[in-house]
Amino acid sequence: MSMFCFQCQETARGTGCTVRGVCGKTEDIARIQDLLVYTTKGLAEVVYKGKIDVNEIMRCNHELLNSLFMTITNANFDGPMLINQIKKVIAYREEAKKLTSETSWSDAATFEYTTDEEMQEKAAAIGVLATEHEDLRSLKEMVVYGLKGMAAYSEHALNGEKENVEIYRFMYEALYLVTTEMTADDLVALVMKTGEHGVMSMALLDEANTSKYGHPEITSVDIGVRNNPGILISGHDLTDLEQLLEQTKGTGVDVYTHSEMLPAHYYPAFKKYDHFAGNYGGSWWHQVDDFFSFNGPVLFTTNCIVPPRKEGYRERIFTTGSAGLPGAKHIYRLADGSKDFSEIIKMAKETEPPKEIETGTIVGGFAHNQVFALADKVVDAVKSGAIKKFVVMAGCDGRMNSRKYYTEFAEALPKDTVILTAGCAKYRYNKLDLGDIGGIPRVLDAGQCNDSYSLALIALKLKEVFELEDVNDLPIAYNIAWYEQKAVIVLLSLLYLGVKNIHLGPTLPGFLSPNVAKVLVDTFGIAGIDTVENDIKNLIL
Ligand code: FSO
Ligand code: SF4
Repeated sequence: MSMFCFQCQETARGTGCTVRGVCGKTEDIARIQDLLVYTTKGLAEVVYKGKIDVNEIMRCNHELLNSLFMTITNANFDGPMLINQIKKVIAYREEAKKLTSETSWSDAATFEYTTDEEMQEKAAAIGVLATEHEDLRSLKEMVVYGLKGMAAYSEHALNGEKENVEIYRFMYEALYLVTTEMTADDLVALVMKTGEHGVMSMALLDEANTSKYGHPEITSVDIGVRNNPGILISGHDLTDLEQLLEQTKGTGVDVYTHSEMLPAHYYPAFKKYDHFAGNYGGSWWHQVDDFFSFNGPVLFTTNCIVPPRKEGYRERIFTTGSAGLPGAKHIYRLADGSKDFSEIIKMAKETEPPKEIETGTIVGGFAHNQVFALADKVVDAVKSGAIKKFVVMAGCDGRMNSRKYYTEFAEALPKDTVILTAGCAKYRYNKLDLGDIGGIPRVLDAGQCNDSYSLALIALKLKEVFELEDVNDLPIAYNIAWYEQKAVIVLLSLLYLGVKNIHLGPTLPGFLSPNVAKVLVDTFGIAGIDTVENDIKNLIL
């Protein structure tokens, strides 16, 4: 077997990519990413076992976030960048050793980067399958994938100048513990603790975004095009967007969002930019068509990148932050913390305006603050029976044909139901005309996948308003679509908050062993999806 990866929903045959990733990850990149995760475990060992105060190693903490984020599905395909990161983490690891009197370390905490060939060999020995026991491997990987999602959200929060050292402390602890011998019970407890810290990371990001850019509010976003050349910005990082909007002011270049950047339009702070034109195209995997017709340059601030298979737009792709793609220019942060996007702007000026692929608007902005402002209306609608049920359909979109289910499910829902959504999953139904209930749209989009936190807050608020003991007594069903590791941390966070009976699709994670899947079913009522007809009957009616 030349590689093994089963961290995302599109994993080959539902069990693992063993030759090349369905995502486009080659075996070399898969191994280097495994080695990067291994290196972070070594760093974690030094920090945790060495009892190092995380407040003393802030730059190292930030590189920990970056390292894990780089290994998330569709974030970084750039070998030299990943290797450079391994070397950086090793350097931080060695620096950290100077802060402790502990001297006994495992291989992960002592190996040095030698030649690329030797490292490829090493990587083959330390991958996911190095844990032989199927159930322990399943639980350990669930923790690691949760940490990757937590790292992504914490990095965005950090970019927005918010951080919480308790999250860093936990990440070192968990990364170290999964390298040790643990019982299944201890691992289940660690999975829950991961969920607890997942809530903290989403809360932190929410605070970073709303304190800087205001609270999302109901907004109608144009999905057509204008006549100026444009730059398309994708991914999740709002601070990158802010800098791009500032630098494009008065240049005659418009800025459009793609996929998960759509919710940026809901923030008051971005409404002052006249050249912030709208949203172009669909969810992440539509990029292979959307980028062609967009004509202008594209900036990836995070995943999901699809490595271009045909020529025609690769030369227009730029990456920044934890994202990386061979052949694409990477924009690094300057010494003063800012980023210089002038090369992208220059390229944009020489390109044709985007080609129109659709017209109209989509409405969103229903994060916690906005929904709380509408609380009376919502509560009245529930009390009068106008709204019978809410369905949380947050999560991710993906390429699989089976995801048509989500469009069909949304269409088949009775007219007295409201969809609560967040993440790129919404593109399966956010352009349908599902109408409204007394002025409340039937699709309430809270924002990006991390804004699933808003949905949890909304549920907790409703529980309070209706004076219920248990959040599961609310008329809310959960039919969540997952794809990559940020969805894993969202799921673990919901489990930590006590949400039960979540339906997860289009398939259950390949990294769940049968026994671990059974624990999730028995303890939390997790289930997969069935036909639209059966699920409407079982979840809604
Ligand atoms: Fe989607 Fe990709 Fe936001 Fe993910 S664009 S799939 S869960 O990266 O992070 O929802
Ligand atoms: Fe396969 Fe997903 Fe891993 Fe890519 S990230 S190699 S598609 S399991």
